[in-house]
Amino acid sequence: MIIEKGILEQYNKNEVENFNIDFDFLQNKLTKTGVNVAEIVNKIADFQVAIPSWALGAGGTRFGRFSYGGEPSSLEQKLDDVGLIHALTHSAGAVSLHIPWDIPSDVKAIKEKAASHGLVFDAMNSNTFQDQPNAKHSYKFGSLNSINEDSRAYAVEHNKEVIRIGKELDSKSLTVWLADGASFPGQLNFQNALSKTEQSLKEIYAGMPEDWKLFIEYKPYEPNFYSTTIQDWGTSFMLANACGERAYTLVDLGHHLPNSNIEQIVATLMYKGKLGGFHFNDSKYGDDDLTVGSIKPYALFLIFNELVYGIENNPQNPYPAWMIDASHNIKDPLEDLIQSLEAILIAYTQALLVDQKALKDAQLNNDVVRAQEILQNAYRTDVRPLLRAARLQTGAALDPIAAYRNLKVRENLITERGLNVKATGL
Ligand code: PSV
Ligand code: MN
Ligand code: MN
Repeated sequence: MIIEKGILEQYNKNEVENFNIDFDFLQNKLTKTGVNVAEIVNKIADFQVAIPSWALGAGGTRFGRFSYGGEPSSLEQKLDDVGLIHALTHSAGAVSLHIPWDIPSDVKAIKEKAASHGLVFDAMNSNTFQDQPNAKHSYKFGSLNSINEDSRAYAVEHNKEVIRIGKELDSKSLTVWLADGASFPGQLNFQNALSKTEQSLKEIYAGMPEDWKLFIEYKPYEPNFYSTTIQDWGTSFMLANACGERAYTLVDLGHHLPNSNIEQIVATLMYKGKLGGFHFNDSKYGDDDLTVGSIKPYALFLIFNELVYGIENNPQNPYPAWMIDASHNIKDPLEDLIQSLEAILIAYTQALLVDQKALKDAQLNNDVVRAQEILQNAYRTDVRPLLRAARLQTGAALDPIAAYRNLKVRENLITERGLNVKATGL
């Protein structure tokens, strides 16, 4: 199924009257306070978030999986699904592939398919957390940290293979997330595991083209429940520094222990020029991979406040690579991703509304009450008309979820692909 622009224009016509009322009201209000509304709408329209190839099907838990129907079963179909989200939102102009799940059989055809949807290939993801059916060496007790030299070398070689595939697709970065760690005390020597990981990452880094970046993801636990070798941002930061200039830390919102101050981690990394990538999701307890903004929208806003500050004030930090890393157990994956995009853009826009000059003044005067008012004033602004204005400007849907349902996208996908299909991946 392909959503033509004409169809959305037609659909938007029915909604535009209500939109105009809301937009005019907000525009007047913001303009009075000195906000350049057109500039903010342009920034929203430009903001693009990569969709991971593994988030397009029903995820499930270790207790079971409930199929959704019409799920993509090939890389081509995954690109088509991201294309649908991008057509509806104009905010998902990139896709992030996971190897070996997404090895392209025909690179030229895959590139053409992506281009036809206006998509580029964001970071490539390697997988050394599972043994593939034809695996020569096992990752059961670790990959890049392994004391088994064959498994370690095998994992390094896999990452180099991912870089080779990524080069053909014009991707410019590799994300490494490791399940490596221990389930029980005494299982491994922490220092040995860390030094092996450092050595492996340096070998991978050396195999990257000059214009590539390496993103090192951290996670405190799972699937190992006693320790993870790259457990936190500090360990990732240390390893990125050991690798070199083009190695960075990647922050996944779900990869923190409860109540971690993620906005402060963001600020610290950007100050040091080492925040490379970002995985969005939300969580109540652990790495729950829930829809972005569904549990802690204020925390997301505070994180975006630091991201916006860093983008404007830290030229030493590259522009971060954005990706949604969520899973869908009971929702239609495409609807869930559209909801996540909306939450990301809301938090981003609210952060753009923070009066940075007034906040600085309040901080200089230790006016704690004023500082909180400034932040919460931005957070409590209903910015959704600005998101709609950006979508109207780019030919996307004013209300993407309503359009998705109206156009019967899922029903069409089920007719095209069948009810009992399963996406490759998690
Ligand atoms: C691990 O929990 C993670 O968040 C990493 O980003 C992986 O790349 C992704 O899940 C899927 O493997
Ligand atoms: Mn992640
Ligand atoms: Mn995760």
